Amino acid sequence: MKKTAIILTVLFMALSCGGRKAAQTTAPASVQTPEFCADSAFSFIKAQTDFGPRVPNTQAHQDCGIWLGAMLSTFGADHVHFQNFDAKTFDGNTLKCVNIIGSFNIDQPTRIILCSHWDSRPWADNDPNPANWMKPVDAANDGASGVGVILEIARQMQKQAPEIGVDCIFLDAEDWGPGESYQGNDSEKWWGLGTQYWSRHPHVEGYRARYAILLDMVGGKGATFCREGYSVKYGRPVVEKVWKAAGKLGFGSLFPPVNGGYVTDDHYYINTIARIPAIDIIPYLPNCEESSFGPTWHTVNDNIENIDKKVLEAVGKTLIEVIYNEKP
Ligand code: AHN
Ligand code: ZN
Repeated sequence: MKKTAIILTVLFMALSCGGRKAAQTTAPASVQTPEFCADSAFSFIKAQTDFGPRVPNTQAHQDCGIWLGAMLSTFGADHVHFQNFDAKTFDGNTLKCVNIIGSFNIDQPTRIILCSHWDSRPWADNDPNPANWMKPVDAANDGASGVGVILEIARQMQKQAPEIGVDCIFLDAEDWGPGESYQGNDSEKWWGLGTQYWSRHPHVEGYRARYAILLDMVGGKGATFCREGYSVKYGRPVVEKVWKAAGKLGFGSLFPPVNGGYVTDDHYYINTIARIPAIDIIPYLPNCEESSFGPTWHTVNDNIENIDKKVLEAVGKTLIEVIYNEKP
């Protein structure tokens, strides 16, 4: 995307969401929190899908990566780090990858991580129609949604900084994992390749954070976010904090206080390799026939049409509540 387009996107946000502050109807001890504009988050998702599927080793992937770094700079990151690396895949490819890290309040030693993968799956191999199995996924939900929510939080942080430091990390090569036909017994290690790299080679030597929150598929219609297994195992206090904040804001039906399944997602490697407590906000729909992640998961229908702004809003406002109540 060209610089003019970036500026237009930002201008549009400023106009469509005004400068309103959230109504202060909460307990008096609560801090003043900035707004979260779901229209803005949505436009950041659309900007990503407009590049086309962000499959590693494609032009769309390369262009979108540059755009994401530029957006973090535009929203006032103190530093933007492009962490380039090569990733080997289960099917013998070498991917030119980049994790993109925007650091806010860089001088603040107490830090948290907001992260999401930004790559698109190369194959819609869960599509009901086999003719689509070799097609790439637009990945509006499975990729772009978490990034869009984080970019909107970054935009708000520029207007009003939180007390703690925040690292926004866009992780590459999450979704090149093996499909159902894979014969090996090591399938887990082929997912989250960008996270595995970052966890072994953090962007700053000796890097620590209080915790990490991973967003994965946070814009799907009908989503409910149950407490994911590894999140509870490694980051129970963080899970409790986030679900409590959601309940307080009236989003208890999207964040029910019930356990979901265990998902080998990016947060798994942040917990087990980097040893930073990491939780995953990821849908769990036990009654969804196509997938417990939702009906569009790894299908060609994971596109902008199926993004629900109400879901983005619930996740974004919950995160704002958590971040602005975090003390150094
Ligand atoms: C597994 O299915 C093993 N992990 C899912 C992680 C994932 C894929 N998140 C988004 N796409
Ligand atoms: Zn996926």
